[in-house]
Amino acid sequence: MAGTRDTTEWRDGRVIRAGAGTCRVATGDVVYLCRLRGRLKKGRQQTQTVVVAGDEVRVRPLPPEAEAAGPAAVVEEVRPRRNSIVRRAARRTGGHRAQVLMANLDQLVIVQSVAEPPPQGSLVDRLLVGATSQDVAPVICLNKIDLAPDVASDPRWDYYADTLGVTVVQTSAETGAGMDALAEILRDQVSLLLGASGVGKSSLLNVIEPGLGLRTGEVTGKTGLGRHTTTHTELFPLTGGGFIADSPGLRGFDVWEVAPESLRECFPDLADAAWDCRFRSCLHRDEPDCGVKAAVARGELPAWRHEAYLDILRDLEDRQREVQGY
Ligand SMILES: Nc1nc2c(ncn2[C@@H]2O[C@H](COP(=O)(O)OP(=O)(O)OP(=O)(O)O)[C@@H](O)[C@H]2O)c(=O)[nH]1
Ligand SMILES: [Mg+2]
Ligand SMILES: [Zn+2]
Repeated sequence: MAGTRDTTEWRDGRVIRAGAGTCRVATGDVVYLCRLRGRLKKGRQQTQTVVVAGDEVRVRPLPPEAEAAGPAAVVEEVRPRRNSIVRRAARRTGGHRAQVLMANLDQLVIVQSVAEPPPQGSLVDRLLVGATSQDVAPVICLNKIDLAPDVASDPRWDYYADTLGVTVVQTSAETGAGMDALAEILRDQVSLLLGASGVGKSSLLNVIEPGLGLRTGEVTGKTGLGRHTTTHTELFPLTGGGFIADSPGLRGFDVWEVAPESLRECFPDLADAAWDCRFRSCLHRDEPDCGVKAAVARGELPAWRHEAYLDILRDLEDRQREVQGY
């Protein structure tokens, strides 16, 4: 009989969906319904995210009769995370905690719609920081271009592409425009789709993988907001190779794991102008002789990028004060 010490039966897998105390793990083409080994829960209790979608784990399959509902297993080990997308979330008991949205990804696809709901520039800038601070390649997907082609030609999108080198793809899940390009970007990669509710994340996946049949929801006519149709982050294997994760609509994204003085590194477009700052430690805010502020004043750097930086900097400082308790 295979005891818990006998590891020859253990298999490597990837968490495709995480719930409270249970998760689904894909190993090859078998998906196991898993519970977590007790000691794992204890060790990571503080983060409240013992496993998340994308985690690489080792599971011990249970005998078939143990679970009538299908293949079952126990998660014995969670491998260290290569990277993760983390945001600041409210703690029920007050204060904040880190919420890991997904682990071990190759790219983060930031989904925006040109209308219904309209683009949210600040969310893009925040998600770019969340991705680049973790060495996750960002992609911007501008969806619903069938609704407002003029919004898609906003110079902001060119700035992301030309100055920051971010891959920007324009799509319509409705007409199919740009869908081949998106499928090509996703092929053989582990990707996460993030964006506000109603921008069309699930609709895009239904076009990319027609078999999925994910639920989608109408955008409310009155408010122009989505209805938070998707409620779980879940990874799906792509027919052409790779995995893609659908996720619930974001209401916002507060960066968590970046020190205020390191935020500069996530804004490479400010770096050239920063050579002219009087102080090497300049945060480009109140300091005298700031090269970044001067470049904005001369129109060489867009003011909206500097503002995005200052906005996130303020949040990170608030967070640091909270953590340090003053
Ligand atoms: N015109 C148009 N409508 C689209 C497009 N993509 C999605 N929609 C519509 O937008 C609405 C919301 O789409 P969903 O796919 O549910 O959006 P979501 O981002 O998954 O939303 P949540 O799951 O709530 O986060 C649906 O009514 C879709 O039919 C598009 O490219 N063009
Ligand atoms: Mg959805
Ligand atoms: Zn400066």
